[in-house]
Amino acid sequence: MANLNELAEAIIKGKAPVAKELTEQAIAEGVSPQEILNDGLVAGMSVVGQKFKANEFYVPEVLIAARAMQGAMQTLKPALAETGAQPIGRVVIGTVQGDLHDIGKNLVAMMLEGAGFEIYDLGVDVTPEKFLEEAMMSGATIVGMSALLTTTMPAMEKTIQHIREQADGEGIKVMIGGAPVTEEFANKIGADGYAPDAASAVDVAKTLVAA
Ligand code: B1M
Repeated sequence: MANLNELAEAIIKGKAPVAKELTEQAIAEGVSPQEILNDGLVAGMSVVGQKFKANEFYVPEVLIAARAMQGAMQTLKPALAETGAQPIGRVVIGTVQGDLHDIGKNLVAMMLEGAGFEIYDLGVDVTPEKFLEEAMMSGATIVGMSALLTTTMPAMEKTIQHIREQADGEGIKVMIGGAPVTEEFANKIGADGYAPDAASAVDVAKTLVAA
């Protein structure tokens, strides 16, 4: 009998093959894909997020857990699609123009995916035009930007201006983060949300889709 607590535990411990196997087993036993997602994968990743916030987990543990979650997610996706289940939100995410740092951005993307968001990851060095184009094409309501260099922080403001000028009224919310970014800076450039770390990014994104 599939045990979703064991699945959540496998995610927390980053045991990718076990997580995949337990997901396959649960599907075969007819457990609803939504239940597998919520009580297995999302439950596991939310513990990972809490441990990360509490400094009990560091970046490597989170990355390993997120990879286990992503592997299980690949197995679950076809079954989930058949149920017509909607993601809790769509997020276009990337590192801003001129900036090649992606470790933090990847962590944020993985945590958001683990929380039930659909992610469109544009990678690094993303232009304002590309952020907007992808948001419009995917129907995303959140654009997430990461910057690690003080010299690339202005690209965040440029992107927000571009989105507001070209897609005012489309309901696109912008959230930002990255080591040099502060809440004060986010407010100054008109971002809708700021998160200091990947776990808080999930809370902020949930608030933005509910607003
Ligand atoms: Co670079 N680098 N780097 N670097 N690098 C820093 C950022 C730097 C602080 C190092 C230093 O001088 N002490 C410095 C920036 C100084 C500044 O601007 N004030 C710096 C520099 C100068 C440079 C180069 C210019 C070096 C050179 O070539 N002369 C160059 C720039 C290249 C470019 O981008 N155009 C460069 C290159 C690189 C590498 C390629 C070698 C590599 C990047 C590899 C990669 O990302 N694939 C690298 C690395 C690894 C770093 C350090 C060591 C680590 C960054 C990191 O991954 N942190 C960094 C120094 C440091 O921080 N100790 C440094 C871990 C990561 C999990 O944290 O990204 O902050 P972070 O993400 C966090 C939060 O910020 C938040 O959540 C994450 C998880 O909790 N968060 C968000 C991030 N994005 C978010 C988005 C959100 C919400 C939250 O909403 C959407």
